[in-house]
Amino acid sequence: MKISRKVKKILSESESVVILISRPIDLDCMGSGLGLRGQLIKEGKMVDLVSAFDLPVLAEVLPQTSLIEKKNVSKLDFDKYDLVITLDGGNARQFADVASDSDFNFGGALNILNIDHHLGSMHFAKYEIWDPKASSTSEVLLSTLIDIDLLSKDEATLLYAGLLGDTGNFKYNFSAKTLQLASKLIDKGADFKVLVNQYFYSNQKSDFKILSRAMDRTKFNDKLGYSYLVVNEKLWKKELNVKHKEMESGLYLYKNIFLRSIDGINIGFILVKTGKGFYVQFRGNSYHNKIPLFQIGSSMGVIGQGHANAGGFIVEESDAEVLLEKLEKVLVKLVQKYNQL
Ligand SMILES: [Mn+2]
Repeated sequence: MKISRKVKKILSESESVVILISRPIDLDCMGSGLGLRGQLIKEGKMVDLVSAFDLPVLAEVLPQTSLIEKKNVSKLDFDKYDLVITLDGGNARQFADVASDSDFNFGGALNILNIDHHLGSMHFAKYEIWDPKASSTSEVLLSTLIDIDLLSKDEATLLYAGLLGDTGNFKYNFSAKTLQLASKLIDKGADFKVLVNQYFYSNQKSDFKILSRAMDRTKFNDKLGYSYLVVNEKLWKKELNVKHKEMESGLYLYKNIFLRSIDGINIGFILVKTGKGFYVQFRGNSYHNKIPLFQIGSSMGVIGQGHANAGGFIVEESDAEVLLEKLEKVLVKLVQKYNQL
């Protein structure tokens, strides 16, 4: 992938850089963030790597994640930096703990470079390296700014984690290019064995409790080919005696393994109750589903986030039944438009 002369220029002129990673903080955010940090430091730049959000359980097995500083990004002193680099998100508000894009303008910083692969990008930044065909932001970086030959073993592991995370260990959303890059990372010592074991064969007992309830309560709409699960996190935590991180972990498994693997059901939703409304997360079966699911959010008046087959958005509707009705209306239209079923 080629990057523009404009982007090359701003990168070479910038001495101090802050890298922001987007929510939800996943393997791709952490891997690409730490990989890019390493590259820019090798080029002699001063780099801060900042997250507005807590790191997930997923962070525990990755090297170097203690280098990601958690900060209140809305109050960050952006004047200190020549360049702000945002990774793995297409909307400004994914980088700060704010409700809408208009609540956050990077402290008025002008030089913002967004590096991303999400289809639903809002193209909010002055500079951009955007490749919606790439599996992950890690892949975008490996094809552009990062010199693979210079990677340490830990950095290779981190970037491999980015590829693994966004492709479900090379099950979907990857290309020949992704595999070529993965191969080079293994040559550089990427420890894929520890990653595969940690992410696919290290479930907790709490995961079983959460999965069991989630599956039991999953509802199906066979006509439109979707499933949904309403989660009241507060209640579940209390009744199942689990913590927030355990909820995250159990629902992560449900989403990524089961939600896209039910015959005849092409789309799955989880509606997680938040303060004012719901965090709606979706997964599509990448073989059967033809609807670019990030459009669901935009059709409901919120900015759609994510990909064709994975993503989420926050809606300020506090009644699950009302929200489900709205969701169904949108789906009826999309199912027709994309001639699905
Ligand atoms: Mn990604």
